[in-house]
Amino acid sequence: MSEVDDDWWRAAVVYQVYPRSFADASGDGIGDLRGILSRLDHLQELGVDAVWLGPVYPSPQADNGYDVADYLDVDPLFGTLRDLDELIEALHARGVRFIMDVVLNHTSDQHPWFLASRSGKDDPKRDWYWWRAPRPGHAPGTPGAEPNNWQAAFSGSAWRFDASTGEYYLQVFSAAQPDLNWENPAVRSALHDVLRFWLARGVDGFRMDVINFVSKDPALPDGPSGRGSRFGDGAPYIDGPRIHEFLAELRREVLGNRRDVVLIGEMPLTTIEHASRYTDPTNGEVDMVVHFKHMGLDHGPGGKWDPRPLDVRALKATLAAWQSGLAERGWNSLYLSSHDQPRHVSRFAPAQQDRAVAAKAIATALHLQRGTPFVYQGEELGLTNAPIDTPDDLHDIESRNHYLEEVAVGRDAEAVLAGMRPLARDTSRTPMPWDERPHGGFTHGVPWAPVASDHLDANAADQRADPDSVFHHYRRLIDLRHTEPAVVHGVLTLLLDAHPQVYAFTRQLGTTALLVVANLGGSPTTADIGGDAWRGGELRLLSGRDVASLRERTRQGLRDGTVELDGWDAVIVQRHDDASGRPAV
Ligand code: TEU
Repeated sequence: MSEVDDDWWRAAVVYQVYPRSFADASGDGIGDLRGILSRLDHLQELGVDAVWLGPVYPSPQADNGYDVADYLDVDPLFGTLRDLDELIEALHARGVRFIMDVVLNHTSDQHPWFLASRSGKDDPKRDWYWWRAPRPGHAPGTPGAEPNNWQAAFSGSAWRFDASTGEYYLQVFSAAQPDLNWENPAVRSALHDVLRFWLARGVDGFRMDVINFVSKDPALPDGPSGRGSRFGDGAPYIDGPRIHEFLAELRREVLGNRRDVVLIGEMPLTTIEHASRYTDPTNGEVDMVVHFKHMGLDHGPGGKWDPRPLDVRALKATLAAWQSGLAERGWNSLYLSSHDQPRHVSRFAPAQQDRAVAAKAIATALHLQRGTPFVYQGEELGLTNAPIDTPDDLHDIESRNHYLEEVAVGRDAEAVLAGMRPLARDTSRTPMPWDERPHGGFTHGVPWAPVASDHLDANAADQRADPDSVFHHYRRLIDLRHTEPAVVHGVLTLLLDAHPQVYAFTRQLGTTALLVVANLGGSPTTADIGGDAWRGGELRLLSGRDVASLRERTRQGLRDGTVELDGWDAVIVQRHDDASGRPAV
């Protein structure tokens, strides 16, 4: 075993808990730490290796905690620091690691650092954030007076005018989230202290929010005009000039030579070239990158609010490029869902009756790739998008700002909502359905958002009791990763790249080979895997509407390399080659 093989996170599956919506013990309708503590059996049975907990810091909750007002405490909304200590301990007692979400690109506008910075131009913390004078020749605070043309992620300019000192501050997300100035060594050192504080409390890793945005060219040049100046490709704050230096410094300062703590870099809009540098172990930056290239494939010319159907060929091409780009050096994360994305079953399989089989096929295609899979709470139940019926169902800052901005310029409210339904973040943030009790057993009070009615039918208790459920399919996929090193380390070769709905590839590690064939469409199709190389292969895991028939079809089909697949069928076949590399079965 090399040092690389020893990294626990390479063979791990990470479960994402979105604190507000996981489980509410207090009855105030909002999820909390004691709620999570009451649901650890679910996680243990699923078999996940680590939990990534979304932000629980004291926060005005402008962006559900991604606006941190104190890095060293817990918001009373979620509990206490003691509750968090207890959660870390309880997870460890079950052999599950704990990953803390850290938001180091920006703070809340209520963080004491920002309050000091804002208080006057001479304040010692003035330079902890990005303050700039209005453009010469423009009246301060009027359109066009912003220091550059950057647009914020959550609508409007990325600059907010502060009348008390007559300057603008940079806020790449929202006005409630001013960007920290990492050029200032005191800022970096204060953030290193934050990470040390959590390490001392026993955390096993950090998920670092938008960490590839922290290096900005101090000249703050305009972005490309038009769409490029919006939050998107080409924005000058992405993978900025000193980003690799800052990340290497962070690891050195905080972890030294420790290899047991995982650093996960959430990096919107980063490229394969940068990601391979970020995750090359010899560079000592982060261990894995959460990229977004596959999450933009169904954005239309007008961006995420102008969605178009997802093309399976484009998905395969994008993920395959990341697989091969990070094959020699670097490491991928694997995900299709998160609190920032819609439920992927709705994204791939609009027909409601396909929910469970679609969830299984998609999970098979994702989990058998090389990288660390992430399971977003409820994904293991195959949950679909929560409905957005009225503007009252929009709770997210991104959604609300967009809706209000569009309606303010006279667009038809229903048309705006229709454009938002497929991809709004609200679709995946609703409370977990645990059982058949009111509100799915999420709370004994009134939940902050309703539990969708069809989520109740997919509740966790029923699925844990049903060996054919989506839950148990995820459990088997996770178990396969834990028991079969080829799933973790095998070389991935994409097959059938031009097929419009079959996702197929092989994994090879030494004399073990795996074949994965998943029909990511609701209609029957044929997968021509070429020749009889898989004849007699062992059928490891199958899912579909009729598994007995699929087993028979696959056995037959492997003789000549043509597998007949019903809609959403998926198969994993294993082969043991002899030392010369020839099939031995
Ligand atoms: O998200 C980063 C991010 O840029 C996107 O995922 C974002 O949600 C998307 O572009 C919106 O269309 C991280 C967090 O995961 C997200 O919840 C926060 O809102 C964001 O950073 C700011 O902290």
